[in-house]
Amino acid sequence: TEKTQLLDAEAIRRALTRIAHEIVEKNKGTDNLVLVGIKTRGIHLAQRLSERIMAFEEQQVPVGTLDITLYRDDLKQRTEQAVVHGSEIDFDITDKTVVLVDDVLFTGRTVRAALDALIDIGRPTQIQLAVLVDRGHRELPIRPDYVGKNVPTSRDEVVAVNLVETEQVDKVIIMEK
Ligand code: 3GP
Ligand code: 5GP
Ligand code: MG
Repeated sequence: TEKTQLLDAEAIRRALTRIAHEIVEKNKGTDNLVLVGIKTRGIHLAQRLSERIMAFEEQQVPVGTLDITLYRDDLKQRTEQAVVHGSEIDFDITDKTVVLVDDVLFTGRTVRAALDALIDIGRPTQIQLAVLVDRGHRELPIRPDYVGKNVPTSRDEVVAVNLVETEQVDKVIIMEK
């Protein structure tokens, strides 16, 4: 069931434009900057950020992808394992500043698995994290550097991120599980 709309298309566009500027500002340009999107929607958001940066900075920032899924091996205990299924990062991340991009940050377990995967394939100078929505409930000491919107949620709510690339519309809504 649909509850509240958190972001409409304009709000998503403005949040991504702001984050793109923040990334360039914090890193004093785009030298040695790369973006890595996490599975479906993080990949689309990373591509959008790269397009924004191209538009105002005229610099091509490469985008790589990581496929990480959570599986529960015990439904009763809710023990969730974040597993890396694959990656397409066809550039060297050693000595690069890597900005990880995901749609929603929740427990942090997906990001932890992503950090592991990145450190396996190279030695980045720095890894930063950008998310469209931070819904709280962290279970690990992980925090985002760039946030579209902080959304206090209860554990049994779900944040639905709809993007033009996957749902033909840009909006973020809170749903009851
Ligand atoms: P994504 O691939 O765009 O990130 O897990 C399948 C999809 O469902 C993912 O989309 C994920 O973000 C989304 N999703 C929505 N709510 C939840 C949730 O509470 N937990 C997990 N693991 N995924 C969720
Ligand atoms: P984690 O709990 O590891 O931080 O999040 C797991 C994955 O599920 C991440 O890719 C995150 O984007 C996604 N996720 C977690 N909670 C939600 C949610 O409420 N809505 C959406 N769309 N994705 C979520
Ligand atoms: Mg996600």
